[in-house]
Amino acid sequence: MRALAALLLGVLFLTMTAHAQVEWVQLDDPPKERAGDGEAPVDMVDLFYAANATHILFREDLVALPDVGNYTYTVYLDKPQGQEYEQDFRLVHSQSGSYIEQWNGTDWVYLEDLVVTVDAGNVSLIFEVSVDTLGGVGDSNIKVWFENYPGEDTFTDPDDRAPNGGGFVIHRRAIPNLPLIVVPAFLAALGGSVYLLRKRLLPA
Ligand SMILES: [Ca+2]
Ligand SMILES: [Ca+2]
Ligand SMILES: [Ca+2]
Repeated sequence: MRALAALLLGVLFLTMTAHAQVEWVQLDDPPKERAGDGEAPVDMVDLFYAANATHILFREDLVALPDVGNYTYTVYLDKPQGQEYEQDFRLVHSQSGSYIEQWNGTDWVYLEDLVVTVDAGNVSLIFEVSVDTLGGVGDSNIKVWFENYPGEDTFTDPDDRAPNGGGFVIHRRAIPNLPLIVVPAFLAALGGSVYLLRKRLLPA
């Protein structure tokens, strides 16, 4: 009975770990990105990210609801930070779709479609990308910046950029690493169950 309880507790812990609540972390704290440096539907005023074991979310709060019919929204990622390329990935939301591309040194190469959602309450646009698509958590920080352009996939002369220069840095330890969290918990639960079973079957 106690073995079963230990196993159930272990499974419960794993379930809670896998479905941990996503919490927004402010990228510019305090906010320095100002209103008025772009047209309202692309004018960013606050930036956030959230990460769980499998996905990273990027959120931009705008002055007015996003208008994908007239603008292109992008998030650039320098991951690994520095090293070969200044930009490694680009998340795009435009009239042509929502997708992620990777820089190969010469061109942007399409990787896969993305889920991008509008949060009307916060007047924000949220990009979701899987950690696997970015090549795993790795051992490097991620530098991130946002650029919003007029038109469809123009990628030149951004209407607004956040931050206005450089990028925000997400420390690698801020991205949960699934194996490091779950494996010890699972082994601990399994070990506890085996110990209790042995105790019951092989009395000293
Ligand atoms: Ca702005
Ligand atoms: Ca890089
Ligand atoms: Ca700006």
